[in-house]
Amino acid sequence: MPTIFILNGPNLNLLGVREPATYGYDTLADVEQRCLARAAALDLTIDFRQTNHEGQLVDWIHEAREAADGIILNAGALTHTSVAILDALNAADLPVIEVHLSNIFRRESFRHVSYVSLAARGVICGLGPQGYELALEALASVIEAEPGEAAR
Ligand code: CA2
Repeated sequence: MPTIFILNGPNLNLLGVREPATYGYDTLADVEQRCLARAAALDLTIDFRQTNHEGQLVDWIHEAREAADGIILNAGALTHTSVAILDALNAADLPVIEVHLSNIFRRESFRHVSYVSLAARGVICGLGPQGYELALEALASVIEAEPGEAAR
């Protein structure tokens, strides 16, 4: 079965604990459960992770190059700042779907810029945890449409 890395960046461990008006009441563990259920239905294996550290995200993206067939990435605030993550995504040469829980375009102007988008096949934002499930569906389609060396 194809493997999808679902990587989450800084502060997303606080999901469901703080700021429910912006990010909702689901915890990151709830989001993972939804992803596990959707992945099973799509015949995908997922590896769901969160870190508060930019270098850890870079290392995981490098790992994905060998171990995954696609990446779903919510890089949190690093989305708007990290050239290192963009470089890692370009080097990984895998299909990437960028996800944000909130609609970043309804928020502060600094959130309207995404370095991740420069390496992403698609972007889903503003749909809360459902965005992760939709990203899994999108990657399942990409992998099916581009077989061979695992959609690369
Ligand atoms: O909407 C998203 O998913 C974001 O990636 C979340 C980031 C934010 O910096 C991006 O602009 C958009 C922030 C994650 C912080 O998550 C929290 C969750 C609950 C309480 C506090 C922070």
